Amino acid sequence: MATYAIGDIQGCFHSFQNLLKRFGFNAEHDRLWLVGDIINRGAGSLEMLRWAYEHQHALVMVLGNHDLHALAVAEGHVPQHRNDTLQPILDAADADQLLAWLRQQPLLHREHGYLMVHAGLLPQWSVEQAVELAAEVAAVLRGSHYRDFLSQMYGNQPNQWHEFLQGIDRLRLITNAMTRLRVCTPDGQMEFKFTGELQDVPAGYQPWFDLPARRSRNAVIICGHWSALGLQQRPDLYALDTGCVWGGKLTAMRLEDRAIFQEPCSPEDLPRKI
Ligand SMILES: [Mn+2]
Repeated sequence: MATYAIGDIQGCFHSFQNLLKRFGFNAEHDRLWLVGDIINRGAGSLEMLRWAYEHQHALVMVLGNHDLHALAVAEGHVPQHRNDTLQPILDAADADQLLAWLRQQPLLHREHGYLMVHAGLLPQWSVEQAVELAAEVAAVLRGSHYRDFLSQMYGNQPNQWHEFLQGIDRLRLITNAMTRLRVCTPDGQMEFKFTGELQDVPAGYQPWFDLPARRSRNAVIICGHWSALGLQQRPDLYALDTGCVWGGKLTAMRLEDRAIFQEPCSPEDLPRKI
């Protein structure tokens, strides 16, 4: 039995299947941790979501911004973006079942000495506090008012954590940090436009994981979301988004020995031109 954490799949279902073969995945004995953004932009979003649903006993996942976007689109709160590949999910006979399952997934998972989150954590948050804050959002997504949350989820404000935040502002802030964060100021003001490489981080900002005052430094964090960052392997951070859907690779790390497995993007996964 082994546990494999896998970076952003984004509907790259063939690459995902090839990666599973590469490390000999056995759904009866092994476990998968998916860092979120399992769907959208790649050609196999429906196939990927269905596979995750059917193998839910063998995996844990945390929600990424694209997964949440699918939920908001399905509820009619926002239109699809030009490059979205969500329509086959929306049109599927089992769409309600698949999306209801997706909505039950957490924003953070902590087990075996690892903490998995899609994007990042703000410097003011200890691990314990981050676990509690993620649970606040998960409770709303699983509750009867999830549509209210999804309809007000979008927006970049507030962009900084305060203990006194309440209601939708608090939920949006937590969600934005955990599913969209790449860089912020030393006091945790988030910036969402920047998607580039490390050497191009805008003046006054730093990668969230490099802030010296970050209170979660004692954790070993597994994340994705920042494809231009590339694979990062350091004792406190394993960043696994290696841009498969952009023609890069899909990356897995075996948690027991931190061995890395990579699969080049399968051409079949690239979005079909309309
Ligand atoms: Mn993402």
